[in-house]
Amino acid sequence: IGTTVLGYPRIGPARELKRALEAYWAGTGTEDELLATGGQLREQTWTALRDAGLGSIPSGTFSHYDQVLDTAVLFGALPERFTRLGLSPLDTYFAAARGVPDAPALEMTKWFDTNYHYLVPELGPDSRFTLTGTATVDEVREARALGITPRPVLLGPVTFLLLAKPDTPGFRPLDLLDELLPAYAELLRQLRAEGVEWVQLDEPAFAADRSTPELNALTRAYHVLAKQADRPKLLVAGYFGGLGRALGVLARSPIDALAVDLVTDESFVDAVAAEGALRDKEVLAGVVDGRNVWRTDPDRALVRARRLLDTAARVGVSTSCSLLHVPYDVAAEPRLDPRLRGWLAFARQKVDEVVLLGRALAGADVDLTPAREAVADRARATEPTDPAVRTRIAGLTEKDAIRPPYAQRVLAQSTALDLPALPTTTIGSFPQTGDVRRARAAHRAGRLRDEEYRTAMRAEIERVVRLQENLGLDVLVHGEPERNDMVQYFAEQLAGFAATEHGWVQSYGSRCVRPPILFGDVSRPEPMTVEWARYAQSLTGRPVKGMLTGPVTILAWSFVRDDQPLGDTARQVALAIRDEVADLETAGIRIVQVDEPALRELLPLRAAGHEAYFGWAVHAFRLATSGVADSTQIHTHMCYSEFGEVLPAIDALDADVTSIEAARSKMEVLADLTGAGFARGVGPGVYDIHSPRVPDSGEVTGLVRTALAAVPAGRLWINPDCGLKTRRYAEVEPALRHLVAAARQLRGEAR
Ligand code: THG
Ligand code: ZN
Repeated sequence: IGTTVLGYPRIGPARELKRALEAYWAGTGTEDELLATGGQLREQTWTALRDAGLGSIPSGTFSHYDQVLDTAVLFGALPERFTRLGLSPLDTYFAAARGVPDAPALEMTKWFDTNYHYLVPELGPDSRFTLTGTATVDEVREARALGITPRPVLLGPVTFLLLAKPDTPGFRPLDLLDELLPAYAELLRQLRAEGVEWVQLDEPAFAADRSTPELNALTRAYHVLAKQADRPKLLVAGYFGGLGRALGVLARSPIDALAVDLVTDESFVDAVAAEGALRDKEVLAGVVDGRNVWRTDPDRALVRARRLLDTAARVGVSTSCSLLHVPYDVAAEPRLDPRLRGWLAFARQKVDEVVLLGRALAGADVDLTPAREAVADRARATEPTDPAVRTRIAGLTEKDAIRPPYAQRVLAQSTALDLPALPTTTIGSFPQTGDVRRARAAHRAGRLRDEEYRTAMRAEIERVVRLQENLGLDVLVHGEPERNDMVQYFAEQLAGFAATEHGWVQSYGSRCVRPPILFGDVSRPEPMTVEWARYAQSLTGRPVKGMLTGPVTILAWSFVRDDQPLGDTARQVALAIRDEVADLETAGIRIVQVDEPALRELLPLRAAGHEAYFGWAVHAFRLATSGVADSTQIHTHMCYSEFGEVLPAIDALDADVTSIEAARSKMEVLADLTGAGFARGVGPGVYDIHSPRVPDSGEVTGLVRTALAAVPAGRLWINPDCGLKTRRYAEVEPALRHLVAAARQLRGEAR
């Protein structure tokens, strides 16, 4: 293999796939147009990778929506609710991804510890697998027509099953392994018949703690697949961390090559170098970071790769994981500060790094000077360091992250706020109308002057405040018309961050985010949200909640400097948010919500890292929120994840009120929270904003009654699951009306 990348972005350098998908879904583009766009993107990627000089070029890294869904379709494992619709193959696929009226979509959840979301396969005792999809073979033919024999990339069978959820309680999808392997074996046979030399099977599930039965399944899977007579050589890729016990399992299995991540945990190279059973295999040293944007230090990378030379039959160079998680090309960012730009490598640059390191490892006489210079320039730059920030951090004491006891705060807050029982509120954002988006875009492009922009935003805020008053909500929000993304908005105003113009990264399906780049010490030059919040509060006698994003989430959804521990960076971001909280309080805002939806996402995949993570993550949140009077109420909000493992941390955040996604799980999370000792205010979402469906007030009342079984009325809040930004007013207005009606009815009953 020599040199390769484990995967590549697929949304298109100018988000061509996003446009084609959304046009197809809207009925303004045809299937042929969508398929043609995909074909062009694959061709561009393959030829670019070939021209860059990569030794092995991956195929199968394209997807119309998600690679896990692709795997389910490939092996004919879609739930019957989609296959019985009688739709075309493409529309059946999109029905599973997005849902149709009678068949709700597959669940979506975070791909390991990244900000990418995959679709969760549903498997049960009746699931059967047959090789149904032709995309893998079709793509090989497509690449061969360009003169490229690619290396198809597949999700490995064990990770596929571990990512699936049972469609029947108690069923373990991993028990289907022996059903699944023949379908993989058949695919391997077909790929060999197409002339394919190597196939890559991804097993990232083994970067997390795995039980003995799970490791045994890994052993079994690769013994069975290796036995297939006419097969390509097998490369297994483990990424997002070290492989733990799975390293030995894979080293002793009859596969031909193993790709290891030597970036996430640099010390993993010790284990790999000491693994005697790799002697007959090629090892791909993943020394180029696939999920961050900094240029690779060639010397440090080569030290790690060379350590494996005596361990393996052959050593190649690769990325630590797929490049799906970084933008396409630094060259598309002419407006970035040139010095910062010199420190960066996006997907296209990382391919060049891999090629260069591969040549150096093979002993070729290559010029590492520019790469060394870039890294040295970053190391010697003084701009990223802000002495004022350093001094402030050094002066922090424990007291800065501790508030007085909750009981004392509750008293002060109930006097200050005078809220009814079961207070109603929303999570922060209101639907973003076309007018609002256009005004923001025009302002950004310089076509709308500051003053006109402010007038437009104020008009929208007033409209949203009046709407909430009319609906009868108790705690209001300003609606966030001025915000693009809940991280980007803050990053654009904080020192230490840079924004890209085209640095889009796929989040799910056609949706993308543009993660900011946190390159230096972080501080807040000026208030970021105060003007809007103060204006909203001036319009109403009811409390208006200030809305901020928490330090952990800001880190999770940015590309973060790798020259200091994450916890140190978190503390700096926390102080910037703390300043904003203080200014909101001074401006007369009595409730401030600091969202941490990504608290779960940054949780290390292995339990051994949990305690240290919770230590700095919880501390950062408390540092951000502890600088206020007892009478100021701190809220937080969590969504997008299974909360099980982070419940103790949610409690430790010490927020006065926590709103949490719960509608889809029918309030189950509440009993878990109470079980974890949580005894402060809580607002379980009673309106599932991920669906266009409008709940009636009876349904909301039912959910609140369920909640009341776990939480006393004095601590329960009534709110939707998440922000309303992605919904339409036609849904939001009636839903909120029903939510207020339910609260009023239950208040009446309690009296
Ligand atoms: N911001 C960031 N990351 C996130 C979320 C977020 N990760 C988790 C979750 N929320 C992902 N959800 C979405 C929802 C919508 C969009 C992206 C991620 C979205 N993006 C626009 C698009 O692709 O058209 C672009 C947005 C823009 O113009 O900035 O709609 O909230 N960082
Ligand atoms: Zn949310």
